[in-house]
Amino acid sequence: TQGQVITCKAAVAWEPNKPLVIEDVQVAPPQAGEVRIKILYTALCHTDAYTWSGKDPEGLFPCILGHEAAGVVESVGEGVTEVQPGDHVIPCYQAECKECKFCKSGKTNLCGKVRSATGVGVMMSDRQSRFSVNGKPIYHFMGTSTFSQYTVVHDVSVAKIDPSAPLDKVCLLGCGVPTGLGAVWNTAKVEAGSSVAVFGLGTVGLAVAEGAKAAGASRIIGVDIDSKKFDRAKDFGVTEFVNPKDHDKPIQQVLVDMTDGGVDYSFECIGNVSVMRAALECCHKGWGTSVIVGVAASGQEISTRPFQLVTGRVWKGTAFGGFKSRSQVPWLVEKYMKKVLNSTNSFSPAFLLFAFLPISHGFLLPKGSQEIKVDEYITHSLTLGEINKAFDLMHEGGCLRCVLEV
Ligand code: NAD
Ligand code: AHE
Ligand code: ZN
Repeated sequence: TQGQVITCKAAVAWEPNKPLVIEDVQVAPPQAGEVRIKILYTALCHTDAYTWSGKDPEGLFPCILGHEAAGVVESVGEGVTEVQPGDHVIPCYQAECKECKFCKSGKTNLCGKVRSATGVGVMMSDRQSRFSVNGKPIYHFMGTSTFSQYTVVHDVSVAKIDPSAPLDKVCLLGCGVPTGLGAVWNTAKVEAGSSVAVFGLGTVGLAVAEGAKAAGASRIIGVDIDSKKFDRAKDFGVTEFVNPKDHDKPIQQVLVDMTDGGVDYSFECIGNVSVMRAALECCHKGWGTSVIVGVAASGQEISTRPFQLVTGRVWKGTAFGGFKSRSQVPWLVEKYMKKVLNSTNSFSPAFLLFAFLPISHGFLLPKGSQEIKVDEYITHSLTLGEINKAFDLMHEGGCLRCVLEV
C-alpha cells in the first residue's frame, strides 16, 4: 500500500449535528514530513462532540473528527526519520517539533510548526486534505482525524510508544487522561497538603482528582450537578462532594465557607463560563490558582471582578495538561505499563523497585511519578460502525470513555 491511495472506512461528519456516516474514504499517501497511520482504536472526547455541534469556531465540514487514538504506522513520507512502518504510535493533536520558538521556550507545550494548518483542516505542505470521498475533499480535524481506519498526520504529531502497550487502552493517553493529570502536575503544580476543587467529574475531572491525589492533596472536593458521579469519583481520589443544586448560595460561597476562605487550587473541567467564574472565585485570597481546562463554545467569554486578581488569585488555562506530546506521551505509557506489570506480578523485581524507590528517593522523583490509571476510565467498548451510538452514550451520566475498535 505504500505510496498508494488507500480506500478504507471512516466516519464522516457531513454537517454539524447530523449523524456521522460511515463512508468509503480515499486516503492519499503521506507527503514529505507526514505519516500515514492505521488507526486500531479510538475513544471519543467531549471536544469531538463540541466541534460536531457546530459551536467550534474552527469546526469545518465535512470533516473526519477524532483525536484520542492509537495505531500502527503504515507508511511515511520523504524525510521522516523518527518513525517507520510498524511502529506503534499515538497521534498527538498538540504537536511538538522541538525547533519552533514555543518548543524552545521551555515555558509551554504549545507548538507553532503546524498549528496554522491543523486549525483549518489541511496539511501544512500544500494546504490540502489527504482525505476524499468520490473526489470531494474532506477536512482533517485537530491534525489527527482518528475516526478513520487510516489517517495522515504531520510527523511532529506522532508519539512512538512501547509496542507491548495495549492499544485499546493507551489510546486514552491521546487526550483526556493526560489533560487532567497534567493540569495538576504541570500547570497548577499542586503541592502536598493543598486543598483542591474539581468542577465536572467526567474523564478530565477524574484525571485531575487522580493527579491531585498523587501530588498529596489533602482535600479534593468534587463539584458536579449529577450526584450519581460521586461514588465513582471516590475511586479517583475525590474526598468530598458538592452538588450546586443542593445549595441556595452561589457555589463559590459554599466552597469558601467549607474551606476557611477558599481552596488552594481549582480546575474547571466542563466548558461552562459561569462555572469558570465560580472556580476562580472559590480560590483563597492571596494565592489561590484556578485552571481552565474545559472548552467553551464560540462567542462565550469569561468575566470576574478584577479585584479577584488584585487580591492574589491567579487564573490560568491548559492545553493537553501542559505535556510536551512527543517527549512525554511515551513516558505516560510507561507509567501505565508499570501499573499493568505490577498488578499482574506483585512480587516481580520491578514491583520491588517501584515500591521502594518512591520511599527512599521520593524527594528526587518528579511530582506524579506514580503509576497511572487508564482502564478505569473506559466504561464502554463499541466498533467504528456504532459511532453514533457512542456519541449518544456520552450524554449519559454513566459513560466516561467509550473506546471504538476501528
Ligand atoms: P464530560 O462531559 O465527561 O464531563 C463534564 C462533567 O461536568 C459531567 O460530569 C457533568 O455532569 C458536569 N457538569 C455539567 N455542567 C455542570 C455544572 N454547571 N456544574 C457542575 N458540573 C457540571 O467531559 P470531559 O470529557 O471530561 O471533558 C471536560 C471538558 O474538558 C470539555 O469541555 C472538553 O472539551 C474539555 N477538554 C479540554 C482539554 C484541554 O486540553 N484543555 C482536553 C480534553 C478535554
Ligand atoms: N477549536 C477550539 C479550541 C479547542 C481547544 O481549546 N482545544 C484544546 C484541546 S481540547 C482536546 O479535547 C487545545 O489544545 N487547545 C490549544 C490549541 O492550540 O488548539 C475553539 O474553541 O476555537
Ligand atoms: Zn479531547
